[in-house]
Amino acid sequence: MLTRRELALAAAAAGLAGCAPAYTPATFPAVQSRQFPRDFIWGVATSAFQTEGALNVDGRGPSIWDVFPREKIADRSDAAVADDSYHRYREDVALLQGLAAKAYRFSIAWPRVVPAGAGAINQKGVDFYSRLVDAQLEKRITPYATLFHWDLPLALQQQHGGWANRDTARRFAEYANIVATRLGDRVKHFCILNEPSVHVFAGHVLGIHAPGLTDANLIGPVTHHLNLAQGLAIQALRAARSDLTIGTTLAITPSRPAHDGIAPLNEAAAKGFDAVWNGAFLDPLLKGLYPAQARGFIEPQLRAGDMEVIRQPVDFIGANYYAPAYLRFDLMSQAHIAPSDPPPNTARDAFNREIDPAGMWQILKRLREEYGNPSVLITENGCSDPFSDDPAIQDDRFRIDYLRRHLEAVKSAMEAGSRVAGYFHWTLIDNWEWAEGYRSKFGFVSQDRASSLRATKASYSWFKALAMTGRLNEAQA
Ligand code: IFM
Repeated sequence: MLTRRELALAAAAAGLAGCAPAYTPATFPAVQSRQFPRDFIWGVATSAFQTEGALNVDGRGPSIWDVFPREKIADRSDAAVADDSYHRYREDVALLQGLAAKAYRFSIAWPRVVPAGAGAINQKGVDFYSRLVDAQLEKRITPYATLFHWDLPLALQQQHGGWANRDTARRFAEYANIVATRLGDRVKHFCILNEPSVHVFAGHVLGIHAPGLTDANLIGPVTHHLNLAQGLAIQALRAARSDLTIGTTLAITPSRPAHDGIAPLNEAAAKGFDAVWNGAFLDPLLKGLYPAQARGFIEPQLRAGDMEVIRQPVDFIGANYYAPAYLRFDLMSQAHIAPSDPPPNTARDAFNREIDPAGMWQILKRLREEYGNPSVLITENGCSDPFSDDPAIQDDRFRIDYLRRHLEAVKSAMEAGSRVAGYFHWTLIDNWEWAEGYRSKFGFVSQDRASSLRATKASYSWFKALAMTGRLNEAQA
């Protein structure tokens, strides 16, 4: 996910404008019961590049993130060690067990399994994920594997143009087939993509994520090829096995008009942003078409039959929610869309994201009312610690408060009819947060970077009690 400013800059680069969504309510109905269903899935989410380290170990090929300049990372760090999870995965799984997690959403690094993105398979890479999966199953933790969490094999970018090339979609489906045939006997739950809109804008328009490109003309092809890749990968998984539960993970971001300025124009700006950020991924998958405002630049990529491939039945929608985006009309910018501020006095986390549980409720309402009420997993939600090494941060009451309030929003939406099957906290251990490096700390567990020793925070115990009972406690006085 991006900061509010980055989101709005991305929208501006997209060259969009449109007209008029309703203003989002800032509140949601109080929960009637604090008890979640017995079969609710309590889990934790991570990704390969942010945790594994071991970038040059056991035949892994480089990814686009391996060569992303350190100068663009806030603390000039890299992910060469990260959480050292490639070597310490058993400790990670023990932490999950200690947390009473029922499920673990991790990602598989495409370049660890197929180092060049296509062609030879790296058996040692497959073996690593096999061990990781077995370790989870031994502890009765259900693996949820994400196939693409932004770490594209570098060869595909350098030699073939990455996601701007339609062929990358076909290669992704081949990789999906490899994963299904090697791990599908034990991994039954798959998320195909992670937050493709972030990858499109941060990686191809703003240049603040790998592959570091700054070309708004890439929005159309990259968006469409990611959607196509997803459809082909779902087909490949289903062709390989009939017993899989398959979904995808989107950064569903409420797009809100700014409070100052000309209201109808701000609403148009918010709607334009929504079309490229949310609608360009939700609509083709769940409705079989691109949103009207996104068609002009995406549909030139469309070939006969593409939409049938993209509109695959899915077993769940993975929703990542962190914060809403605020947009305003800006006559001076090319797109007439500019970043704006949230309402005055809105609280923020250390990542500078607004803390707004009503946004969680809003996206669930939208999925319920506009997209046929699919089964939903909250595949990410969480907040960052203050940028400090103060040991007092272990007593992370603000995270407990954040989680409680967001889970109230989830429960409230469920009481209104949303089909939410589970919640995955981002994340287990403080890790390498992309352009923020190691400064942002989203974990239930801290790690001493010199020794890689892990220490649980107060939120770890709080979540454990929740996962064991399913009961969301009241705020402490
Ligand atoms: O760390 C990221 C993750 O990779 C994708 N979703 C948002 C998280 C926190 O910013």
